[in-house]
Amino acid sequence: MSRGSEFVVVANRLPVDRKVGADGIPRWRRSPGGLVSAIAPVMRNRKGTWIGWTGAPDEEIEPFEEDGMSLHPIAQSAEEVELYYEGFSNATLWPLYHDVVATPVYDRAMWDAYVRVNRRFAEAAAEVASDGAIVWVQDYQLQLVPRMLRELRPDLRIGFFLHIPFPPLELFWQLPWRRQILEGLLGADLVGFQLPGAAANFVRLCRRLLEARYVKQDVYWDDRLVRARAFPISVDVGELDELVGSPEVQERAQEIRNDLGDATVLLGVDRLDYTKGITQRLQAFGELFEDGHLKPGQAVFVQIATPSRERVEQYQLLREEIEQQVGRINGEYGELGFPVIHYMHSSYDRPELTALYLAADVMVVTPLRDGMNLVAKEYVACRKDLRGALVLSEFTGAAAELKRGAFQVNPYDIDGLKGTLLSALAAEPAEQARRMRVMRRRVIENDVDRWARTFLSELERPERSVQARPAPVSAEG
Ligand code: ADQ
Repeated sequence: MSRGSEFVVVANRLPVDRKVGADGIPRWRRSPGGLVSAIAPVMRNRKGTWIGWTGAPDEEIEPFEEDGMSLHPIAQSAEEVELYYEGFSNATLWPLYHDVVATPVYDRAMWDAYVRVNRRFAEAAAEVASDGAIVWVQDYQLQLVPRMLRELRPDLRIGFFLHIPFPPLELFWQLPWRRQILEGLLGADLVGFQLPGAAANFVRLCRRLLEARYVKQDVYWDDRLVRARAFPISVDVGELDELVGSPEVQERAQEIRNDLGDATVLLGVDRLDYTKGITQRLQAFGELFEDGHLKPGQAVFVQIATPSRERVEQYQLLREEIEQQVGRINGEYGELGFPVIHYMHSSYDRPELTALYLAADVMVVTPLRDGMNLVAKEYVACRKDLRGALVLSEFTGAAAELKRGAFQVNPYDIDGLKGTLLSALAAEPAEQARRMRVMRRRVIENDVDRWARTFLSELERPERSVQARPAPVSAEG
């Protein structure tokens, strides 16, 4: 492979999934989602290469072209998937970065695998990037890549974006490898977060743990300037707009409504993850029947949960817990022909998901902690009709932008959640429209394309010379 790419994306997963066609032959298809659609045009314009894993263990695949993008697969053994991906990424970093809502596992073999796999990604990026290329590293699975890559290729301009929250010092301090992770991130020129608070957490840690000098959100490290900034991610408004306009999707939305009778429809759409607050929202909903605020047939909850990280124990336990909870609530409050919860443990394609958003009167998004939450923004982007209400947890990144239009909740407060569900259910069309209008303005203005452009232009912005910089503040405090 030649050093040919001016633009390189490094992410745990490649932007394609393997699907078996009607002829039985497996083919690559572009993965759904905003990140891929925002970055794909940049990839095409700049001769880009995307480095990532195919999702299957023990698979050596040569680089290939797909959908106008050069793809460079990184192999992972089954043991590495277990230790690096399911282990350090999803059993250590994921809970630690989400307010320790589950207990993080600190295991040295997992850490060793994390270092090993990060090095493999960094080496691949060093190999394919042209002189002075832009490299954009994505997310918590690859936090060591910026530094490893800088050591191999100091000529590169390296950006990093964290899709999940970045924890406060008091929690991050638990991590036995806290110094290595911070130094890993400081290999980048620009470290992007969803929210300004996360960028502030990062700078504070650099000061306290590494005694790095800083000015506002600029950290001075290793004779370089590292900028920490917030770039709230968003959705592909154009794609959703097109789906909403399609007669098939409109028809399907109507069909879903007809199937659910006259009931008011509440909807939850999440990866099945303990950070998403699914059990809290179902409990609150169930209690509304217990208290007599709702009657079967009057309101129904549709909960879609995408299977996720199914080999990680905490995810298996959560699945059992939710299934029991749904069974109990339906058993107690449902009536013949009127279950109160419809629970689907499966993934849906974009048209079906859009039809569900259009059919829902109240969208219920109650994470205990979430970097952004695109489901909330997708719902808003789809409701051109200005109907529907969004119940949104204060602990999502999206709340920072949507708080004026959403019905905000603290998902730990079950009584508060019940009250908010009732307010959202009672909102008149005029109030729905007023709230939806404010939220739509924000989502349309700041879509995922703008997110990618803003990040990249900040990354490419030339640094001021060292002399022109204000004197950095020293580390105490
Ligand atoms: P996630 O934790 O996966 O993302 P989210 O932002 O809600 O959470 O994105 C989920 C995506 O998957 C959405 O686009 C949604 O439509 C889709 N999805 C969910 N359930 C589905 C189903 N059953 N079928 C099909 N599609 C489904 C992480 C962070 C977030 C951050 C994003 C992007 O945890 O905080 O917003 O990355 O940065």
